[in-house]
Order: sequence, then structure tokens, then C-alpha cells
Amino acid sequence: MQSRMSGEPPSVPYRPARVSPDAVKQALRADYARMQTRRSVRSFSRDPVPQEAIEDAIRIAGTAPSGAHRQPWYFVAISDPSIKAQIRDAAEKEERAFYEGRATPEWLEALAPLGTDFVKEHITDAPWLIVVFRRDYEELPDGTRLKGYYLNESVGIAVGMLIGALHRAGLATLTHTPAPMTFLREICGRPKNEKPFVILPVGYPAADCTVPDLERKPFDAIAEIR
Ligand code: IYR
Repeated sequence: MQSRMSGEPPSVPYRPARVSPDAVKQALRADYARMQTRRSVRSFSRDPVPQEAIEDAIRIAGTAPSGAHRQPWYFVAISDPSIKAQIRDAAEKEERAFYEGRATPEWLEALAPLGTDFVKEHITDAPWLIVVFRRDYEELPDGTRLKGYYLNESVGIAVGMLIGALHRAGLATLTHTPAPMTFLREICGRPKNEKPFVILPVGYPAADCTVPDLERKPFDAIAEIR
């Protein structure tokens, strides 16, 4: 343990291996090439994915930075076909209401290039569903409430890291947010301080998988260097 000055919070040395600027450049060039192949996949193979792989991906997500280090996330990984079927059923009910009424014409127009509809085969085809919850506060055994900060930002970063890790490992995901998603809390048996944030179907793309013919904005449209 480090000695500490009175009043200072405890700290420990941080000395990660030093990487040369050239190696940094190379690593990010290679990682960009890899990440550029990531696509949201809506057509999954039923081929299995080992549970250990899913657990490690979740561990990676759990390394995300969070407001006041409250780690306001909880992941429920589901491979049980009957739970997946329940989730698909409930999601399709909400999605049908969305596509057949709740969505504004402008929204439907924005979705048209994606070719989505209320049928959500990916929920039962993908070998895993990772349901991510945002934990708004934590209750300590003595009843004290620890509230989280920057909840959406923190959970969003963790989900981004999860998607990236799964992609780098060779797996596809879909970022799926049926609205409202309250049914997920009930099906997953989670407490009321947790709000469903996203469902990620995870697996291999189906052999005949296609994705919309989309382009990413060029660098100059998303960034500038000063
Ligand atoms: N949640 C619906 C609709 C949908 C909304 C957006 I914004 C998308 O980028 C894609 C779909 C669905 O999953 O079909």
C-alpha cells in the first residue's frame, strides 16, 4: 500500500507498458481497418457462441469509465430459448404498435433505408441476448442510497466498449431498443432501480446475411483538427 497524506484519497501507481508513437499509430490504423467492417446485423446464424466469451465481453464492458465510478450498469446474458422467445414476443408487440401508429412519418422515412419492420427474428436466432440495464441508484445493506451520475453517458460508453470488443473478437451485434422496454425488467427479474437500456443480440451473422448499403461520413465531416 502507498502511504498517504492526511486528507488525500488513497492512490496506487499506474505504470502501463509504454508504447512508442509509431506503434500507437500502427495499432490504431489496424484497429480502424477492423472497426470499419463493423455492421449492425439483423440476420443471425444459430451457431453457438461459448458462454465464457460472452462473460469476458461483459467484463470488458465493465472496465468502462463511469460518473463517480458508480459503475451504473447491469448485464443479463440470455441463451435460454424460452426467455428469448418471451422477449421477442413482447418486443414485437411494442414494435408493431410503433410501426403501425406510434412512429411519425418522418421517423418511418428515416428508417426506410434500413428495411426494418416489427418482425424481430434476430431475438430468437442469435445464440445470446445481452440485456443491458442502467442502474439509477444502488441501495447499500444499511439502506443508504448511492446515486449514479452521468448514467446514460456511462452506460452508453460501456455498451460501446462491449460492441467493439465483440466485433474485434469476430462476433456481430445489433443495437436494439424497442420502446418502451419496461417488459425487460419483468422478464429478467430486475429491481425497480434498474431501467432497460438496450438489447444486444450477439452471434455470427447468418450465411446469407445482408446489410443496408450505407456509407460512413468521411473524417472531415465528423471532425476537425486545430
Ligand atoms: N426500434 C425499432 C425502430 C428502429 C429505430 C431506429 I432510431 C433504428 O435505427 C432502427 C429501428 C426497431 O428496432 O425496429
